Amino acid sequence: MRLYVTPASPWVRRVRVAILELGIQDRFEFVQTKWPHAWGTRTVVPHPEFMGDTPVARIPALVTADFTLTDSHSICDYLNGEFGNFRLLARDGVARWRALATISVANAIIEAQISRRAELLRSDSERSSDFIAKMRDRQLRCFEALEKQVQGFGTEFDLAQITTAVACGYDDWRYGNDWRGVAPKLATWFDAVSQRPSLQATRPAETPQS
Ligand SMILES: N[C@@H](CCC(=O)N[C@@H](CS)C(=O)NCC(=O)O)C(=O)O
Repeated sequence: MRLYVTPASPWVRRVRVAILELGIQDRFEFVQTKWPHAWGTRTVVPHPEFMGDTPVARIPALVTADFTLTDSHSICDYLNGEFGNFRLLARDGVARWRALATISVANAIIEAQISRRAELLRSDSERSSDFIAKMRDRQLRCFEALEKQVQGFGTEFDLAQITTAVACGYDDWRYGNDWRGVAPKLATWFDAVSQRPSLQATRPAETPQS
């Protein structure tokens, strides 16, 4: 299977962490993509094969022998069901809905982080400080919500914890720690799980631009 990646993307990171936690990394060819900063406002053509594989032209994208999955949610769902025996996310029942409640808040943080990043890449005259403030407020509100959930996290490093850890890691990397002030228990939890080999191996780094 071919997985399009970059270490700067939190959406890619949640998939790569899931793969490492399941121990199935040997099944994948990881294709590093290159993105000029113009990606925030324009359609760029980072890789002809990539554009042929996905009409969405976003990463992650997973190409299997039978189909192509073009977002992290469906890829994680596929990995969990097909290779994980539902270890990362319960197949049904209250455990599934509780996990999805956490995942949806952590995903909202990642969406806000990436929207804010795209806005920051616009020129000074185009950039909206109101929009950036709105995204930052959402990030902090959602971190406050996760602060209330962290005590209920179980012993399994599941998709809810993976997605939460990825959101924390991206905020540290791009936006410099301000979530830690509103979510101190979450910060303690994140510092502990950060030692996991799957998170160490996928630390954020800049995407090659060309
Ligand atoms: N909801 C999608 C979001 C994917 C996404 O936005 N990926 C970003 C990288 S972090 C991307 O490829 N952006 C390029 C673009 O929007 O043109 C997912 O879960 O995979």
